[in-house]
Amino acid sequence: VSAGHRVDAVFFDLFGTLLALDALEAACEAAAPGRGRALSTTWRARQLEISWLRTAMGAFVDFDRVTADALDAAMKEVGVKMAPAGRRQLARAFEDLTTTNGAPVVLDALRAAGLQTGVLTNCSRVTLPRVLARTRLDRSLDFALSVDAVAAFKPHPSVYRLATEATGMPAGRIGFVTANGWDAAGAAAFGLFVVWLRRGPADQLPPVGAPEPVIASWSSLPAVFLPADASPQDAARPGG
Ligand code: LAC
Repeated sequence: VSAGHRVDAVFFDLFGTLLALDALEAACEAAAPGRGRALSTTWRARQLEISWLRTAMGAFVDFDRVTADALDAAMKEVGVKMAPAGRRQLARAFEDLTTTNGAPVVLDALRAAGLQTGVLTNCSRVTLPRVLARTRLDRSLDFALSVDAVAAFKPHPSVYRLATEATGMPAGRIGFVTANGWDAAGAAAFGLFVVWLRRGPADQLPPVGAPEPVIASWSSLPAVFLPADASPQDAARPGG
């Protein structure tokens, strides 16, 4: 489609990547004053652990259920009690997250250059369209892929295969962008061209033998996927 580009399509992770997780702490703080940070951090950690356990066990339920179960576990662990209505409302905080600064601009730049864009996420097929409509990310995405289609969570290879199946492209022609190091490892092991939005120098990749991803930020992302040699002028150059 776009000779000269590093890839022909780019998929993005949702929670923590296209959507910022910062608001979780504020929602937890409002529900449990003084415990917001501990509760939100523990909640996210348990959410991921439960998703990995259920995938390893072959006992899939959707991410909304995983998220609610993880909140219950985190509340017990941190020692927070809440009325059922408050707990149900807090459990939906993931649905109310806002778009990460710079993300829509990058999506639109990639599409303007002729690349296809998509989201590939643990998010359930019920919640995903609601979130994309509310944040208007749906206007900048060609594909919205939920793991519900394969009843397994990331980093199971069947999840990343959804991107090759949806596009009909080989893994090496598909980019994948995530801020989650374990997701970067899973996608790279599958063979996608992975860009890791590392949060800081202390952020480490899990040592699981996956190929090294490219490290970038939102502002440097377009240059990774649309290198200068893809400009019309350079593309005309022999061997360019
Ligand atoms: C997702 C998880 C990784 O959005 O947060 O797929």
